Amino acid sequence: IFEYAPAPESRSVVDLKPSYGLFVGGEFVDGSAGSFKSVNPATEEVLAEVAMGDEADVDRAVAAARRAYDEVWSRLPGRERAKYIFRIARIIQERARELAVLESLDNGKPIRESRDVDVPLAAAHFFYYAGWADKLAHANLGPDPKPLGVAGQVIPWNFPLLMLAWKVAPALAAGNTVVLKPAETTPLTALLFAEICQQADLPPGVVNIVTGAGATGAAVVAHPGVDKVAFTGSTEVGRLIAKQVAGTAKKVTLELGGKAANLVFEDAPLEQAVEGIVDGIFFNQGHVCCAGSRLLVQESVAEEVVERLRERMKTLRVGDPLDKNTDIGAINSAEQLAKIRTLSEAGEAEGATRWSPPCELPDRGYFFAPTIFTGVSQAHRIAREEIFGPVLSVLTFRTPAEAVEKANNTAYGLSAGVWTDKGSRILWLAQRMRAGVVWANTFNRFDPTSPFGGYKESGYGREGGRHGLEAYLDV
Ligand code: TXE
Repeated sequence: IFEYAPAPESRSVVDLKPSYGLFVGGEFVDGSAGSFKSVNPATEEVLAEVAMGDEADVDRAVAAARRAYDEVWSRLPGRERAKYIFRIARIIQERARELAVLESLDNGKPIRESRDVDVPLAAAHFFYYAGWADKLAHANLGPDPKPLGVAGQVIPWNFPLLMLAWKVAPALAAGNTVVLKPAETTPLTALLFAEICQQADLPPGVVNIVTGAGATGAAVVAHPGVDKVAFTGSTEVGRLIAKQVAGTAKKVTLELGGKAANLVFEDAPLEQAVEGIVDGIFFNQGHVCCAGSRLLVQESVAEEVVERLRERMKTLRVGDPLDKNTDIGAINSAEQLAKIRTLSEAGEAEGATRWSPPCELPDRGYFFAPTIFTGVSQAHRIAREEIFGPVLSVLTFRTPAEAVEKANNTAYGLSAGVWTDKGSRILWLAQRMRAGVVWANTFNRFDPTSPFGGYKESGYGREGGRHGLEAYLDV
């Protein structure tokens, strides 16, 4: 293994202010309900005080978004909207380093991931949807496509900037204006994005950011001036939101939890499969809705795959998110760490065998060693519940039919993976698996042109691609 040791990325790249207001009508304004702290999960130090938005703040933000919609944004020709969205995409690229460091500080993810995945994909989303803005009338989207109005968007903490991009870019391209509520543990890149909107001269009120906690999100969803709700987060909150909007005219898309099966057949290229398994569950500390958290491996190669996996896990480095050598950074919050611990303990209590490579965790901050469970049965909690951490449950199967049955034996249906040398088997499985995306001989690949979203309790609606745009249009 070749080791190299570039200097850790410097936190001085970001110009952190001690406190942040809400972004409403193109300006930063004080909130009316006090503030909360955003914490660096790798050190537990406070990064900044951030305004806690309440109903009155949401009301102001929706009013600003409505005004911008009526007076400016919905009247602009698509090519004018495109100019602004392209400009945002370019500024994200120009400020990529700053965004990546800030994302790693606030979220805990390794800098290599924020630098190579989160930020470039966020820019790619804006580029992609900017390209749609002047083509809505010519792309067979239906007669006379029109925006919906004000979109209320609530996002989680696992990919703060990227989830913002998934929500904001198609909304703006279609001609909607936005009130976005970032997660309470990761508000900072959304606030830097607000600065980028100013820098791009985006008309005031087209994008509004209301920081706060769950109640702030609930106020966005409930506001009568919101025409469309887009949510990514837990299935529990998704259910609440579905109830909240029932009986209103609001359109809604929900992107919720997952418990993806990653299927490895005996004819798979095993070395490559092991890389895919590692990427599938340890990327972003396993804080990924489509994480390959259930490894289903064919019995004949199960022992070998687990052995190779253990060897590979011994090389994973857990620690400082700003260190370019780090593979697994910090768990996003003390709450999430507690949840991962509780479920891992449940795994042991229910009789599965737990294993982690020897690894020293930092003294401070929220860290969890990469973990696999073998001897897992389908009834175990660790096989059914979303852990949202670096914890893999290993199950086995004998035949393709059994693999499909086990893969689909979940309340969720966001993603799945298949590792096999046989092309016909990939097609056979992809048709039978109830999941929004099935990756073949790869995992966790994202592209702005592909629709992404779930079956069953993973939610409804799609983000990305043409389908992601249609969620913000009426015809
Ligand atoms: O999610 P919440 P949490 C899963 C994952 C994780 C668990 C809990 O399993 O362990 O959920 O995480 C806002 N009305 N996922 O508690 O609460 C909240 O402020 C409106 C999977 O962080 O769903 C935040 O902005 N909004 C997931 C956002 O919802 C409300 C990503 C998500 O927080 C609200 C995150 C309410 N009543 C967690 N209550 C994925 N699928 O990617 C909270 N919020």
